[in-house]
Amino acid sequence: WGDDGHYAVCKIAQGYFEEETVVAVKKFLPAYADGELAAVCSWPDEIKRLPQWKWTAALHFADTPDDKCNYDYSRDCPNDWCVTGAIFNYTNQLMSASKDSQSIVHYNLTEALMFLSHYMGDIHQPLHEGFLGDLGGNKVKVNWYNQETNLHRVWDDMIIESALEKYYFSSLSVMIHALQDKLKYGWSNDVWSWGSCQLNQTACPNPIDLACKYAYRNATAGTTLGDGFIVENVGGKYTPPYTSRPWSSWLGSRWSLRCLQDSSDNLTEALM
Ligand code: DCM
Ligand code: DCM
Ligand code: DCM
Ligand code: ZN
Ligand code: ZN
Repeated sequence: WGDDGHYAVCKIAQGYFEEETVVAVKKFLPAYADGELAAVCSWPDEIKRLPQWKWTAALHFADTPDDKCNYDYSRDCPNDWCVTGAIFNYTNQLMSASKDSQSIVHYNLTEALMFLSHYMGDIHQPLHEGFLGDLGGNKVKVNWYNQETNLHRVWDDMIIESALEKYYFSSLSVMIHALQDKLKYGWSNDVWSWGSCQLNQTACPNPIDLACKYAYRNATAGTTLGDGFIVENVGGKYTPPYTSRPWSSWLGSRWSLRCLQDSSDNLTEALM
């Protein structure tokens, strides 16, 4: 993901932290984050091209051989050097901190936290388990509406950017709130399973086949993608079930009356 995707993933994840986790995360966050995990979640992208951090570049993805749609740890994560390997590594470092005070000396747990929260975002970008041959879609030239780009950037940035404009008043916080509502009302039965591993596993990053099923579908080189691609992959705008006051109770207010009289008004904007 680009900056917005990583910011949203971490902002939403933070809301699911248990009390103990909040305390531990605050302890390891750098001061400039001001207690917000989301503020540091793009850091691994900012540093990955610097000479001293080049070794981290391949930890952002786990591509599969061309036309293999299934992920296989021993094949796709040689020497544990890929996004799933990195998630195991940094989870272990952070878990050991709770058991053994020496690990605070051995590891840089601030870096571990910033890497783990970034890679947990990247592993959920379908093309971070794309094909090796096209570099996870980077070599697939497509048009996004009338703009030339590549399929990887469509998934990292463009879908989110266009969805923000189309559905969420260009506000990341509005989109984040819609996703939080979707988790609460639309996906409530699945959320628990997404947050748990099998007994005695500390982490269970197991990519599923979203690249072939969604990310590459209808997107060969030269295609123009846009509205249809957003609806197919994101499902369009999410509107939570009706929970607010009935309109009739707003009618007593002078402001809402004035808005309702002018039928050209966007009442959602007026309300906000
Ligand atoms: N990127 C960035 N900030 C930088 C350097 C790079 O946002 N200082 C961009 C380049 C990648 C994008 O981040 O295309 C997403 O990278 P990834 O998907 O590995 O997180
Ligand atoms: N990427 C990928 N698979 C590859 C190479 C790169 O998923 N084999 C990702 C990492 C970045 C984006 O593509 O998110 C752009 O790569 P880079 O920042 O290295 O240019
Ligand atoms: N935000 C951020 N980094 C980004 C995008 C947004 O830190 N790349 C933050 C700034 C606000 C919040 O997201 O705290 C919501 O901003 P807005 O209401 O302008 O979308
Ligand atoms: Zn990417
Ligand atoms: Zn990344």
